[in-house]
Amino acid sequence: SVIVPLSTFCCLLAQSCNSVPGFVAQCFRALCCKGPPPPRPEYDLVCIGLTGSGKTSLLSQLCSESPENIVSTTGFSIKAVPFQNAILNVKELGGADNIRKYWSRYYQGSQGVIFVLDSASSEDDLETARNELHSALQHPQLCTLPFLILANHQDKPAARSVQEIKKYFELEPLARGKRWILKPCSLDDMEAVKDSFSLLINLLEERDFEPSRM
Ligand SMILES: Nc1nc2c(ncn2[C@@H]2O[C@H](COP(=O)(O)OP(=O)(O)O)[C@@H](O)[C@H]2O)c(=O)[nH]1
Ligand SMILES: [Mg+2]
Repeated sequence: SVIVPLSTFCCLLAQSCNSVPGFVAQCFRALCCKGPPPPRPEYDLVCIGLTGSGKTSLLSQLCSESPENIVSTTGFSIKAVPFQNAILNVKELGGADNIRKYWSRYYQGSQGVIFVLDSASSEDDLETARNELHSALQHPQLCTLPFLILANHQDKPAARSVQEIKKYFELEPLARGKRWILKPCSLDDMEAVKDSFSLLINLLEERDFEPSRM
C-alpha cells in the first residue's frame, strides 16, 4: 500500500474542499498545509570552567537528559543543545588542572563562549576561575566572540552575588567593548538559564556588530 504523509493527505483534502464554503477550506489549510518549519541556525560554542562548576549538569538539563547519567568530564564532550530559534553545538572542555592547559587547542572554529563558575567555591578556586576567564577573554581565537558567563551555584548560602563576582573578576575594564553577558544561575532554575542562553543567541545573531556601540 502507498503511505501518504498526513500533511499531504490533509492538503489534498483541503484542495478538494474548495467547493465547500471557503471558511472550512481555509481552516483545513491553516491546520494542515503549513509545511516544514524553517531550519534553525546552528552555532558552534565552547564551554569552559573549572571542574565542578556545573557545565555538564546545565548542558544536560538543557538537553532534557537524565541527571543520573552525569559523570565527570575528563576530555571533552559535544552536545547539540536545541532552542526555539537556534541549535547550539556546545563543546564542553574538561576543567581539571591537568587538562586546562590544553583548552586553547579546542578553541578553533568557535563562534561563542560559555564560561561557568561556582559562585560558592573557595577563594583559591575563584581566583583560578578568574585567571582562566581572563586568559579566555584575551585569547586571539576567542577575544572577538560573545561570552556568556554563568555565575552558577547561586542556590548555596555561600554564593557570592553577581555584583561581587563582576567586581572580583574585574570584568568591566577587561571585557569593555566586548559582547558579554554575566548572569547568576543555579541548576534549580533552568528557566533563568534558558533566558540567559536566549541573550547569547541574540548576540550570535547580531551580524553588523560594532564594538564602539556597546
Ligand atoms: N547546589 C548546586 N549544585 C550544582 C549546581 N550545578 C551543578 N551542581 C552540582 O555540582 C556537581 C558538579 O557538576 P558538573 O555538572 O559535573 O560540573 P562540571 O565539572 O563543570 O561539568 C554535580 O554534583 C552537580 O549536581 C548548582 O547550581 N547548585
Ligand atoms: Mg563536566
